[in-house]
Amino acid sequence: MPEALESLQQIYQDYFLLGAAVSSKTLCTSEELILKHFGSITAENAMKFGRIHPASDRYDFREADAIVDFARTHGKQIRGHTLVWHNQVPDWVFLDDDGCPVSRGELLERMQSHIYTVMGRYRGHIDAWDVVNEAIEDRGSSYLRQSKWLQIIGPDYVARAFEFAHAADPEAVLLYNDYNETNSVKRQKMIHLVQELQDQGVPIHGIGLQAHWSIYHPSMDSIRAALDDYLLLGLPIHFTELDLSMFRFEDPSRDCTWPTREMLERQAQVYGEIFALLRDYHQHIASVTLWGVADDHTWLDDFPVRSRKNWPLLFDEEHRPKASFDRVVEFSKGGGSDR
Ligand code: HAH
Repeated sequence: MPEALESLQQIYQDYFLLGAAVSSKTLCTSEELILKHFGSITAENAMKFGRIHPASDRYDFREADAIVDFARTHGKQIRGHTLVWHNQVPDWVFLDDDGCPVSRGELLERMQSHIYTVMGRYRGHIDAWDVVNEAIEDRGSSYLRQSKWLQIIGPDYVARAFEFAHAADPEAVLLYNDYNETNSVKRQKMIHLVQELQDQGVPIHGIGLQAHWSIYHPSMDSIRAALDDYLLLGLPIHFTELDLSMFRFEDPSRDCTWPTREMLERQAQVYGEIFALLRDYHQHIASVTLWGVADDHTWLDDFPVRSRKNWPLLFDEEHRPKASFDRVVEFSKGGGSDR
């Protein structure tokens, strides 16, 4: 690592908090990068329902605790991800001892007890929580995603989750978090949901836009248009899971085993444009979190195409800054031609 490399979070300190998603493994394998470049960390998986509460009578806080301890030791902020989601939630949550669906009342109690226990454990240490993740249906005109939470509790499960979260930690910033956020149909539904919550007086303090984008999509114009819409809600925006896949989401190809020069160049260009746009909107943006630290480990290595490698982040597999990194920090060099 060249000594002269500047810290990403320091370069952006006047704009927004910059963070990365981590695991207990990457805290060890990517420690130097995390310490130097990021001001906050988010547990990529360790706080998800299935990981932290695998059985009704058993919580497993080991990995989450390790992440929180690391952040406290090193003075990093911590972001919580996530309390209520349709994915990575065990079946037991929705079933009684006979294997039949629980009642609405029982599921609300389980939701409340989960939120109180997890948020309570980290109260005062976790600044912002993704309370509900991905509740909106992507396709067509249907509004809320068909999930066990919706089927058993009904549409007010979203509001109830925020109320429980607010009671569990009144200081925590509570977010609704979702992806496909620039899609014009999805974003109207997301805005509608947040507006409904606001109208009902539900405690919601920000909107989390995941920003799982690619080097092809979305366009800067559509990101701008989406941001302008979300801003009408009057809430701070958090970019919670930013990364730039080298492949279109629907591209099934598997034959690419190394990123080409063209891919890397295009990614650098797009990362540069995105961060320029984020700087433009910085007064409304509270935080930007990358969904990983470096290309040696990313959730896109296996998704949506199994065993296909991807290179969506700012540091390469050897933890060297990519051209993408250079383009994101270039503005701070006054003219940008001295690298
Ligand atoms: C996110 N879903 C989740 O919020 C996060 O917890 C997980 O680690 C990775 C991605 C995004 C998503 C998507 O971009 C496309 C289809 C399904 C889910």
